[in-house]
Amino acid sequence: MTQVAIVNNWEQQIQDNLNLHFSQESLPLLHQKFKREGFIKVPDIMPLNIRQQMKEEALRLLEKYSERRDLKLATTGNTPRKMSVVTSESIAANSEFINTIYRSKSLLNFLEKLGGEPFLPCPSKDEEFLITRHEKSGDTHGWHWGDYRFALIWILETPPIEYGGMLQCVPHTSWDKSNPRIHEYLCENPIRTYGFVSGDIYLLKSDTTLHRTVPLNRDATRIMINMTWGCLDDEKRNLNGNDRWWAEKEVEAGTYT
Ligand SMILES: O=C(O)CCC(=O)C(=O)O
Ligand SMILES: [Fe+2]
Repeated sequence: MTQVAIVNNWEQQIQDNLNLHFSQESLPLLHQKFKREGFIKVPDIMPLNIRQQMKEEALRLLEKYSERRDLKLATTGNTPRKMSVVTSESIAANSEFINTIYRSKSLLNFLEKLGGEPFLPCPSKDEEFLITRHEKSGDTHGWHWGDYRFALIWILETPPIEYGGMLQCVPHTSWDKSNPRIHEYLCENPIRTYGFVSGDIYLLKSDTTLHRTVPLNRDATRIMINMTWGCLDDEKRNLNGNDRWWAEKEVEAGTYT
């Protein structure tokens, strides 16, 4: 098959799979739930073979391009980042497959129904994608918000929830980088915890949902890929501050161990 034929084939598979798993009537309810929780689990959004191929692709990129991060980040109240990452630029430059799925019209059209507004390409090239691997006891993606509104997270591999690695969320909160007040938000609001199995996928309203992964309580492997999109409000945002820890080995707002 030519590259064009392969891409058309993926697109067709994605659309057929969405038609099979989601009725038009179910979409307003899913949108409501997403609005309420800032989170919705939707593993059926992708056919199994594309989820399997995504895992193989992430393993290939981790093998070639992963970098370890161990730091605390001032702009999120010194919460930890302890994991290996593949940066957005490495992913964009080295995976035709991931670029194609990210731009799938069928996927975007469906996500816009869940999100209730247009999904725009991520305004920063360094935040379009992220692959992380939690691997050691204590590994965690500590409490934070995203710079941009929507993150589709594919849980490609996860250990049993007894080991940690679940996602915790506090929806309807927002990020002031100079005074993040995370512990106050945690004291004032209910925290929801979501466990996963390998192959899960969720959509997160990342800019207004405070979230973290529960630290691993032993060495184990948890791998995810994050695809991020912006929204129409992005033009009003001010994203100053050198805290782009995923893109650079050392940033001004980070404390390193
Ligand atoms: O690993 C996860 O489930 C969360 C990832 C995340 O919060 C992020 O990539 O910003
Ligand atoms: Fe996040």
